Amino acid sequence: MAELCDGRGYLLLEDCFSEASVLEARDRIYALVREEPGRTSHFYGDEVNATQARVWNLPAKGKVFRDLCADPDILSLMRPILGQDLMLSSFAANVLHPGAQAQEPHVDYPYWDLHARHRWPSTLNASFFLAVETVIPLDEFTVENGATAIVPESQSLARWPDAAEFAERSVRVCMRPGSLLMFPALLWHAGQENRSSESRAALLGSYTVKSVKPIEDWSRCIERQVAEEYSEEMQQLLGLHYPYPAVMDRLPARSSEGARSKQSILSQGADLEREAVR
Ligand SMILES: O=C(O)CCC(=O)C(=O)O
Repeated sequence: MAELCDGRGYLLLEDCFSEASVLEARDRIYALVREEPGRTSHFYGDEVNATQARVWNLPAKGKVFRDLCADPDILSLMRPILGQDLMLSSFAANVLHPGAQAQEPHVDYPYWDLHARHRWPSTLNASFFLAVETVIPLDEFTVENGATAIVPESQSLARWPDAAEFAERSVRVCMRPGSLLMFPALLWHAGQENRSSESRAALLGSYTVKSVKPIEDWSRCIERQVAEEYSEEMQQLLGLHYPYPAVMDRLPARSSEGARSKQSILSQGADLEREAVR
């Protein structure tokens, strides 16, 4: 945790995931890229970008993805930073085809409009982090094919990247498929140009503290009945039992939140509201 928050701001663990799960995830992502053309991406300007592809909502698109994003080792590294009740904000794939251009240097959601500094509290700082990111390469990341560029220690700046500083201080993260790169969302970074003749795919995870609105609206991405069949861990990551925002008028008329409550609303979840309406 110290390395991620106060040190160089990233962790690179090689050979974190089994070859079988990485191969399965890779096959599935390349099939989904063919099935789902033209998905929204970010930090490329407004251009329609045929050389770059996103696949969103991965927890709904295969058990292999649910297993990867709910990996116990990832979660145990995240929890001291984001708290026990952390949630998944997004789990998506980024595929750079040959010719894909570099992204604009950025920080990630929820800070990804930090370029408009006035939209954020003037006292915003890096004393704690609202989100932590993961990158799992499904292909080897090389300088040629667009390995992510990051600026070590920039997570402590809590500001939008300066392009000249980024060019001067950034390093490339070259890594084998199945590695894990992790960094706070405030670390300056950007996917780079793919100058090779092969595509480069990666799974991008974003995890947040429980009360931040996630990027992907899981309640609309995944049918509740389907999500209820997922593991307990996955249900928590999707915020299935997180009750807020709630229609407070519909909750039972009693003191149900607070340390002295027999069972806090958080532990009973959003189900309370539904029960009260019945
Ligand atoms: O794919 C990459 O190398 C990084 C992508 C990224 O930073 C993003 O899309 O926010």
